[in-house]
Amino acid sequence: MQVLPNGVHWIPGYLDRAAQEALVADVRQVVESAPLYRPTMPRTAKPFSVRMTNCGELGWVSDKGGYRYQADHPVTGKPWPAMPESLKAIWRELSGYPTDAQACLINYYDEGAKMGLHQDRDETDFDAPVVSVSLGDTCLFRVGETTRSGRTTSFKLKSGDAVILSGRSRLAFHGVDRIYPSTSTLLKRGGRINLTLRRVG
Ligand code: MD3
Ligand code: FE
Repeated sequence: MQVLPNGVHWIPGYLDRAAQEALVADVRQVVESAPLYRPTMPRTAKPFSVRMTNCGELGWVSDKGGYRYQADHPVTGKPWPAMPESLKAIWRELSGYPTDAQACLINYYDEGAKMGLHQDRDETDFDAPVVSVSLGDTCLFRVGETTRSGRTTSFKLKSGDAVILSGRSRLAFHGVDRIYPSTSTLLKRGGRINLTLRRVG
């Protein structure tokens, strides 16, 4: 485990290849009942380049009305699928938090997708960490301070890496600047999946 200057805990190679493959199988099962969809930005209705879905009791969504957590898929109207045991186990091992994760946001990046610098503050419980696992192609990830103008550090997140955001890093600005195509053989059609496990509050 490495601790970056802004308090981000990074575990390169947290999941071995077999565990990554098992997790992809679990994600595919989730996506069968809760398909990836393209959210839109509040106000502007501009589409995200990242496609998303969720599992667990609550899921993060964005549309013209704003950002929020809700219990059902915005396209199918169905409740989000249950959190797979594999994800619950990762939360238990890495979060250091006494209760289970409530939400897992599943982000899918194709080779052109990116995510602008932002803070995660749609949860009410900032005491709980955010735990992230990356699968598939490598990305260039950037994390800064708790103000948008703060200094940022960039590093490459690879398939199987875990990141834990707790304490002062929990409200750090962060984003994904680019995907490096064909850097992993994990996903047959390429691209990158990021899973973020959270307590909502
Ligand atoms: C740093 N996802 O879903 S994961 C997000 O790779 C999000 O898909 C990115 O940002 C992705 O909101 C980054 C790592 C991560 C997650 C939450 C953080 C880094 C964070 C919260 C605070 C600081
Ligand atoms: Fe985020």
